[in-house]
Amino acid sequence: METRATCPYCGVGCGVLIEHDGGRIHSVRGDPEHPANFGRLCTKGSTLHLTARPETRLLYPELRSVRGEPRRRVGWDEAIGSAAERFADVIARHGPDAVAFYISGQLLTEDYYVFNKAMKGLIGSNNVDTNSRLCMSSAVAAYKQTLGADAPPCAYEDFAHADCLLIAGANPAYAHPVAFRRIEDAKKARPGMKIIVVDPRRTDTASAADLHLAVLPGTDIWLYDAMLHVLLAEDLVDHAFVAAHTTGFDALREHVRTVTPEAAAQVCGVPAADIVTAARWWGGSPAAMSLWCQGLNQSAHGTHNGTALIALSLATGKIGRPGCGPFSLTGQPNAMGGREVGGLANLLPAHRDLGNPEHRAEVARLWVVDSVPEKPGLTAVELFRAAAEGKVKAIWIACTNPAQSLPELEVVREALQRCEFVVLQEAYRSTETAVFADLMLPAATWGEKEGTVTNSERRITHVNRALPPPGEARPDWRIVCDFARALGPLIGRPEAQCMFGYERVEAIFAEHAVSTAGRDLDITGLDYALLDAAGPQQWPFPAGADAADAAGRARLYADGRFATADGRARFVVPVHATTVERVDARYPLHLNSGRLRDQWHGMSRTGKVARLYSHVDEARIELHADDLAENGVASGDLVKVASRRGEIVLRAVASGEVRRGQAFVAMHWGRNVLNSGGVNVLTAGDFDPYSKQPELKHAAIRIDRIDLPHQMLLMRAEDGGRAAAEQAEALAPWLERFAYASLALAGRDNAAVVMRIAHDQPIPPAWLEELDALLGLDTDDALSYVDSRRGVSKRALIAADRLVGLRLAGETVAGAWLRDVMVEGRSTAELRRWLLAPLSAPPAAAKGRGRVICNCLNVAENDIAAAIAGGDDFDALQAKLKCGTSCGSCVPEIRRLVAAGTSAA
Ligand SMILES: Nc1nc2c(c(=O)[nH]1)N[C@H]1C(S)=C(S)[C@@H](COP(=O)(O)OP(=O)(O)OC[C@H]3O[C@@H](n4cnc5c(=O)[nH]c(N)nc54)[C@H](O)[C@@H]3O)O[C@H]1N2
Ligand SMILES: Nc1nc2c(c(=O)[nH]1)N[C@H]1C(S)=C(S)[C@@H](COP(=O)(O)OP(=O)(O)OC[C@H]3O[C@@H](n4cnc5c(=O)[nH]c(N)nc54)[C@H](O)[C@@H]3O)O[C@H]1N2
Ligand code: SF4
Ligand SMILES: [Mo]
Repeated sequence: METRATCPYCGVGCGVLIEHDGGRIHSVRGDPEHPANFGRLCTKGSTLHLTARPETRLLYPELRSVRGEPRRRVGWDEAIGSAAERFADVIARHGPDAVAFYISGQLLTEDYYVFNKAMKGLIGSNNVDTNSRLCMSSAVAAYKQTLGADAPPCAYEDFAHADCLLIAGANPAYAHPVAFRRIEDAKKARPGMKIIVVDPRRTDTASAADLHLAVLPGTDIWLYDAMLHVLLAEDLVDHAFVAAHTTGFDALREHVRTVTPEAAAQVCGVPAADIVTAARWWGGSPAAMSLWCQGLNQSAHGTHNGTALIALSLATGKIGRPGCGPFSLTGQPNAMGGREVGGLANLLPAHRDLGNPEHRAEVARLWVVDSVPEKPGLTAVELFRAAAEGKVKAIWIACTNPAQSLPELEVVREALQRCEFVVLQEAYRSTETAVFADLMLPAATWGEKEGTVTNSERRITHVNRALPPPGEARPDWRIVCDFARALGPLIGRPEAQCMFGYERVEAIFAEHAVSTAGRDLDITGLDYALLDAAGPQQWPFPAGADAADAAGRARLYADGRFATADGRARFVVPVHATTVERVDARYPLHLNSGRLRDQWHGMSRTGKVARLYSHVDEARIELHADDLAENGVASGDLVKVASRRGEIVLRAVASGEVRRGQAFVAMHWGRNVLNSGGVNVLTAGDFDPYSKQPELKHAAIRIDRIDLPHQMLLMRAEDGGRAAAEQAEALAPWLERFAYASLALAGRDNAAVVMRIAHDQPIPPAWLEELDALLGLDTDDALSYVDSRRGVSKRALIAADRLVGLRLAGETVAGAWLRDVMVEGRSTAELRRWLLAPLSAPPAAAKGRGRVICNCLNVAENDIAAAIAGGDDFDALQAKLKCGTSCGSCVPEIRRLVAAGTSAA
């Protein structure tokens, strides 16, 4: 059987077909009919079926009444009943603003709608905020300040019409891969199209560009202002459009008068000539379009980063036409849906504003309540700070992992410890936030729930359920409604029975649709039946709209009328700020953070799929080789990384992508895979004044070499009894015992868990025994070699001529070879000889394959290097090895390897 759904990862919103038998999901494929992807999926989407395993899921509600005690399994009635009592108690003692919901852009629109209604319509506070605050809120603020509404005006099909594409602070080759495939297609079809990438790093996206502006972090506003300066100087501004459809241009023109390319070049650290080229390409192209994401949004002036970029579209009249417009790429699959239902502390349903009394009255009428509260709620960073100060006393977290993803993690920890009552509504049982939860509620997840999502291009898809959820897990909307109905009578609001009496999820969608009547996102013409029959639709879609006439909705503002009171778009004069936190002598390096190609956020799902580690298999800090050398660090060494807020230990690697003075750490690695909280131990909570989005991309750090001479490597293959992900879960509590430790999975069909350890003192024998027992290495069958003089011990378990378990202490240089032996099921003859000899390095004949570059077809670095050395160009290499011929996510990297190999030759 096949069920239509969407991929639950990024905002591209690819359609997927889930192949299942009603009891188990067997595979997924891209939905050939879905207009976001036309059948394509990236590495993450195409491995979704591998995440649909029950082993590490949260299956039953769990509750504890006393802090510090373990939670016990309870039934749903007790779980919901006690949640309602605890919330009612806090509300009675401290008022409604002492409770809060912290939710997620990964919820479905219907889930989001009821969370928002429960807080603003029932509890009477606006304390509902989401991880979208860390993600899209600067883009929202920038759109509203300039175009008047939070509406990305473009569509993916615009890539095919653009003559110039300006990609700013985004790495779609990793973060929006299927959209990037469409950009590659566009470039192939029209090679004259110019791609400009603005990113401090030379990412895969940047290496595919015609022009890469490697700006210094936080200096974007100067760049876009200088581009506008050039557009004015070279008469590339569309004065007729500006006069007819905008206001505020004179002030901005005055502001950019002194921002010459030379002046900006000084600040941005890029050649003035490149700024001029970028402006000429933009201004001289019939159709030009910008794309942006977190490199601009996650900044203390993220809103003005956005408005400065949007000004380029407005000043040249390149908006509302094919191939034009400012297009903010949505990060999460349904951040758009969350914005539509107003699920943030300062918004109301259907793009209404909390600050507007008429909007509040409309929403109160819609919900049949006396009023909705007027005071804005606390936004993400503010919310956790307030909880750390004891002002928020009960918090309900759903579908997000704040103990890993928020900045200033120390404050977050304090907050979650100080709160009287923490609820976590999760699909998986051991996220970093789970340790703080007093009540855990098992949520249904991908493949198990029904509702709608809206992708980056305003396209709504009906997501279907393939299977019932495992254990006692329930869909999010239902959990919220049950809670609201239980809470109502306890806070004097018996009408909650009716307000949250939805019997089917579509009833929520229908209420949401009604709320949009007459608004910019009017979807009164949509229901599930129409979405099923006519396929996913872009908004607006008012009652009476024709599904066949999709072209009319592909882009907004075609008539030059904007969503402001006077119908004119506004130019905003930006502040010329750089990052809040500056580097200095003590913290001389600028820390940047972001995404890897094959991992998703806190790794609760992608981290369970062994092959998704093959691209990057350990947490690391990437630095320029000269910065490593200056600090006396060799690539591969462990370093202590410190900021003004905390320190962590990471492996340092030299990277050709990072400029001098900068460093990059992926956001994914947290306490489940590392002996520290990862990058957000280091980041600061400073945020943008308009969007309140924190500056996750910028912090000042230092690195110091750290000597941890006692090394250990543990590996265990998945066996019938325990999946590799479960083995990792069992080992995770051990991480914090060591000065450095990390966990990863490896392999494909034969998955294994890999734990790397480095310690400042000899590892106590009792720990070794415990770990051996945990991994089943404590049997008489295990081969063992001990050289106590050199402090080396090796222990291996071989079953049916396959290496299935290994502990290597004292010397770990053979690790990569041994991992390949284990996960590729290679013969163990050589291994036995090595194991029982004093050798520590792998035998000369044993060569590792290196990193797997192409995940779909399992092609590794060394295979590719050999082909390049043999003289193959990209096409010959692809023909021979087939790498990059399936999902295509690795194509940019292979091209880069070929280019590097050719220039080296
Ligand atoms: N594989 C994968 N894909 C994802 C996700 C994931 O976890 N994994 N998450 C999804 C989500 S929620 C989001 S929000 C998106 C994020 O998508 P992106 O924003 O594209 O990804 P990031 O890696 O966070 O950051 C993009 C780039 O911003 C650059 N940058 C840093 N500082 C600056 C600066 O000052 N100026 C400029 N111009 N650039 C700067 C970084 O070097 C980085 O390459 O990805 C989505 N897609
Ligand atoms: N340093 C740094 N930090 C960052 C960023 C960065 O670039 N740098 N990026 C920020 C951005 S843009 C974002 S969006 C955030 C993301 O950060 P988080 O929101 O913390 O990321 P996830 O790990 O995706 O959390 C989603 C959780 O929901 C669970 N889940 C999955 N499906 C369901 C479901 O159907 N129901 C429920 N209830 N739970 C479910 C998953 O298991 C997972 O634990 O991180 C932010 N943090
Ligand atoms: S691009 Fe990849 S992660 Fe994003 S929706 Fe499509 S398949 Fe999922
Ligand atoms: Mo995000």
